[in-house]
Amino acid sequence: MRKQIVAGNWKMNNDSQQTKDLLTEILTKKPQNTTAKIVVAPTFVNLESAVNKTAGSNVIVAAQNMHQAENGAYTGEVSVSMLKSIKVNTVILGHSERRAYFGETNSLLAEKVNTALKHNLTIIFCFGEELADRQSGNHFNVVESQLKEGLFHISENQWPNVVLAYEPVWAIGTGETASPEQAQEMHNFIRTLIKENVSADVAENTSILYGGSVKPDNAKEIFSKPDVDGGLIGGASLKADDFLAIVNAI
Ligand code: G2H
Repeated sequence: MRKQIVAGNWKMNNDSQQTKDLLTEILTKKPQNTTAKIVVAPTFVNLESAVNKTAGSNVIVAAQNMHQAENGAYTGEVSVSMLKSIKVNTVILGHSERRAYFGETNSLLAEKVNTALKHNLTIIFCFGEELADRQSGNHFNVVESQLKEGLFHISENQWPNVVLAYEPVWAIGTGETASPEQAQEMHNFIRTLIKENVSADVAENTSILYGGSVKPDNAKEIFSKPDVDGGLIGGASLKADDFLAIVNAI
């Protein structure tokens, strides 16, 4: 049985106090009756306090990014060993905002993937097509390239540390959500790609999350699709009640 996961990507939101307050609320209200893994991704400066705050709970803290180099003269960057030293063992890689605003290419992401997996981090690998790709019917090709160029080079025994997050760019922060059928169609395509390029076993066991304007009122229907194993949540993860409602929708 593959894991069901709901991950909150807080992006560049929440200062130190807001991070603690939101976590306090999440931990106090607690999701009901869920077996889903719960992940939150605060910004770098608040990771350590989030790790301390969530110690002993079932909430996992993830970073939103990391540098591909082990260390060195890369002003302003954060390395994998820095994350590990504060007990952050999960990292989001390849979010569309990193790709669009910070020039992260498939080949750069392949390097980040290698560094993260070498150090045994779990990666949440994001990818997804833009609106023009969807409108021209090129969305399957785009997703296939993102996966083949950024991820499929890893060895089969590294896949247990990989979670996929399909996030169509046209649905991110726009209020526009892929329909449950569109999500299922793409998730099924991705699982088939993994089967053809890696193995049937890995395809069956890899969690594929959907991201893009998931809200309490659409989560249940999206999560009910057989190849959707949870969500990567942006805007709606910034309010504890909304986030927990989405967790409870699994
Ligand atoms: C996609 C998602 C979280 P939102 O970026 O990764 O954000 O739910 O606000 O569309």
